[in-house]
Amino acid sequence: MAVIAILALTVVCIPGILAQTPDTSHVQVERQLIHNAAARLLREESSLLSKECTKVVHLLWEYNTNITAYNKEEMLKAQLNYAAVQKESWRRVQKWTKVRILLKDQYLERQFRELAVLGSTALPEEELRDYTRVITEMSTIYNTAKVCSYHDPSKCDLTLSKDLSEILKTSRDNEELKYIWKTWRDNSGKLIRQHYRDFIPMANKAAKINGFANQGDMDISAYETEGFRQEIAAVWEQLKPFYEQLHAYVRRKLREVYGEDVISERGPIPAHLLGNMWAQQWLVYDIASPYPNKVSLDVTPQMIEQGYTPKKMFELSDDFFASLNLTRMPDSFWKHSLLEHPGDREVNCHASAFDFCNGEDFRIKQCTKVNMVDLITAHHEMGHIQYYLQYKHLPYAFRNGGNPGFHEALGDTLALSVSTPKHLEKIGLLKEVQEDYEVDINFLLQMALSKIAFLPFAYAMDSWRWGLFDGSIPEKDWNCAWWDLRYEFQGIKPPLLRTEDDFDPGAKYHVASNRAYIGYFVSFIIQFQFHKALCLKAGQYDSEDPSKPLHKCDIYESVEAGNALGDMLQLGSSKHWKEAMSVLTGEEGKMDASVIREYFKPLEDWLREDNLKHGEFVGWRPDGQYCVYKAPSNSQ
Ligand code: KAW
Ligand code: ZN
Repeated sequence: MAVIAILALTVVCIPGILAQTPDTSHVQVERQLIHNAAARLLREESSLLSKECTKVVHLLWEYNTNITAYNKEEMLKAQLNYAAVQKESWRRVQKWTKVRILLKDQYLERQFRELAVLGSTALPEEELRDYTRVITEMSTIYNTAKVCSYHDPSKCDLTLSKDLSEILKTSRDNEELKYIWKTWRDNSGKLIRQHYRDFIPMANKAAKINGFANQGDMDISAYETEGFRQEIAAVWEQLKPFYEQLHAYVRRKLREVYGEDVISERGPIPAHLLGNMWAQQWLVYDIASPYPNKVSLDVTPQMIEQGYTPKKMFELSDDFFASLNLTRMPDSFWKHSLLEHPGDREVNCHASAFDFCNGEDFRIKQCTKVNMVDLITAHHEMGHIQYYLQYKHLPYAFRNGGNPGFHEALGDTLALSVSTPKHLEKIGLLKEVQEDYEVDINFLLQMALSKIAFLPFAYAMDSWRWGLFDGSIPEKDWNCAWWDLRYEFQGIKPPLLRTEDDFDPGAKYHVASNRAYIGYFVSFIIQFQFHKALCLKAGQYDSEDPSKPLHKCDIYESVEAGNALGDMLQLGSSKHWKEAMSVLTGEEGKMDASVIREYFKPLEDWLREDNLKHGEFVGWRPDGQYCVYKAPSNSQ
């Protein structure tokens, strides 16, 4: 009877019925029916959400590759429409809340759980409109900010991606660097501060509707890890002694160039001298190379000499993926991606990878320049697309990385192989590298300037945001708290006194566009774990064999490695990340800083000795005041 009754009812009524169903012999049949109904519902939601997602991603693409007022409005409309569809879907899914546990099907249960968190979409319509608008406004300020030239003040069209990054990387003129550093912040972050004031309470309200204390907690829920913040803190503690050695060494090298007036012996490093607008990766290999007479591992000059184009850089990356038996980019990728600045319009030049949610259309937007940093970024973005390709068969709810750090780690993992001197030689970007200890140290230093220097930056970024979201950093301290964290974690300071009229975190893309950052921290740890697992599969690494250290491994052309990687990627977010990780590593999945430490061990030993030899003070002490609430009346 119960079976017939259930059959006669529509799917919508099933959850209510099941809760009352007695535990009879029919239970199994009933369960099967309910299971089928749940599976059907999830299939339908997946199909609907995918279709609507395709529509909104088209408009996101249009706006981000052509910033106009019209495209902005169209995008906002589409985002609100998508939110309405998500909400409707969420309501249907919610009806299963009590019943779904009885399904005893992990795969379905996990989809239900994913679809049960709406994120910012949970805001009431009017508030969602304001919230979406404020983020768009902040991003637009960031993406369209311009700066006047230091050498020609009448030329005022300098942009971050075309001009400023290059100046930071190549100029070694203290005054020019200081000017660019300050003006970028005046013309971006400073204008964003007022909007951030509106943004914080709205973000927190959305988090609360979802059952979280604040937006920071909602962001880290993606890691499904109790004590996530403590784990991050522990990982950082493990790496801090090495970072301090690197910091002391680079400070000495910079001091030799800029003098003690600019860089004090025991103080933090001025942030404008590290070759990057945010001092997040230290592009000062020219100054810091341990053995400058040995071959330079920055292959930018060779790329230019050999006539590399942005397209060729992505093709190189595509070849690497294909060599691992992973998937090549489809034709539509090459047809529709925007791989360089089109020159005739405003675009959002921060690199990103788009999934159009239809299993066919995947694109990259990157204002690529021909240099080594952008070659690595190209691999990074291609990693996102490869992940999309590997999990495209999964339902909508699972088309995600194992955790956000996984998505960020894939391309970088491959780039660890690409960057090795041997691989660069293989692809003709280096000539006859005679590998010896000194080349090894040069190489590891270059890697450390991007991998190790980055970690405390990423940690400071989200520590700052977590403080804003949980209210422990009040608005009157926003900018000074930022500099306290930058001092504490990175040992850097601003080149000139900052105040609460400034908003320096807003001069970074991920703050202006509200993208969580801790995923990059996680990525920079786990990419070394992935690398090690792949190198073992490729027979390129042996912990017992000194001729096969981790930092020399190149997994190019290893089908075994690629297949193992593919097995993990194909899971998307259908399994907990720890389980996905163990599919690749064969060990218990966890964040493990000992692997990155092992990779850099020869350099760490070298730095320790070099700092000792030069009597360099390791660590930093305050050497002045960096930030005040209001500018003193005699300043500026
Ligand atoms: C970095 C990472 C790897 C290698 C070198 C690096 N240098 C600096 C970083 C960290 C960070 C940064 O520039 O500060 N890198 C990026 O922001 C690269 C851009 C992205 O690929 O991570 C992009 C950022 C983004 C997120 C959301 C909307 C728009 C842009 N992320 C993605 O495109 C993406 C795609 C799929 C899933 C998750 C993120
Ligand atoms: Zn990324």
